[in-house]
Amino acid sequence: MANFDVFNGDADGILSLLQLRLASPTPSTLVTGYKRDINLLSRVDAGANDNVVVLDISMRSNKKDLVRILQNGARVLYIDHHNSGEIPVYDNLEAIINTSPEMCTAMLVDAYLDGAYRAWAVTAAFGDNFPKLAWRKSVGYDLPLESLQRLGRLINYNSYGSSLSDLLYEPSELYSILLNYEDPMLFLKDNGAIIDSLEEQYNQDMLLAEKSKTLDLTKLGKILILENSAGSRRISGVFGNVLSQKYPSMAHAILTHKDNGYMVSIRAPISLGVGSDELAIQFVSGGGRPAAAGINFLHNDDLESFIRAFRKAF
Ligand SMILES: [Mn+2]
Repeated sequence: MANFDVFNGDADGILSLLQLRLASPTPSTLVTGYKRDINLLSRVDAGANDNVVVLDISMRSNKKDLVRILQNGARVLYIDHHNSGEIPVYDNLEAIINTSPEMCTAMLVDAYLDGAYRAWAVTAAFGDNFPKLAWRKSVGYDLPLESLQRLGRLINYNSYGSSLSDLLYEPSELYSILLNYEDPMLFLKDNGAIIDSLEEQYNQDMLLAEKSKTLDLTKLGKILILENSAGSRRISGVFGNVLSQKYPSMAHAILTHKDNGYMVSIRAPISLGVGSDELAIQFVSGGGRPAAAGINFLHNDDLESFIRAFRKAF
């Protein structure tokens, strides 16, 4: 019998698995990557008697491999909040999918575990850009919210890039360190250097973000462009989160230059909460959830049609 833990490399993915494995420690093969590396089930060869846990990656993007694994007889627990498309029906699949705009995977895991590791779930909600959800779930828990918000933001930031080499810490490595801590504050106490190094790089990358150029601006939306650099690739998504919190009635798209095209981060206006995934999936490598989505590669030739689609979506 083999166990596979398949999870997004961002704060929501890491802290979802962390809660599950603190509750039931199980040796497993970790399958994860940088944030946009989401076709993770293609790397899983599981069959009868195997268990697969899948967290915070789109079922829509992994459908073919999910069906293959289910048909091979593995038991799959799938918890996620991204646009899933139709959910296949198999006796060996337990799917907890909730795409409501104010929900993250770690909070679904929190409910699954009856709130056993609430501080970690709250940290993840902050990291996934759901501060209101984080505050709401903190009521009555006496949590150090400022520290958890910073921790969530930086674990999340660590996952962004176009390859693992853009990242300061490999998500699986970060997860393995975190797994020693039921209490985020104890993690912070022992690993201040990790978080400080992330914060230093975050601050440097944010300076790049502030030099972004505006490509398109309406009353309801703004499209920005970042130069082609590792720092831009790391900061684009988090920069989108910062802008969406700062201008809650505006939609944002952050384009980062790549060869012959762009990587795109989309954030719906917080006041609206929806539209990002519907816009992203109009493009081949797009995917996401209502509040936040992305396109891994937008070809130069598709830039005009993206701008039109963005204006129409918001
Ligand atoms: Mn998430």
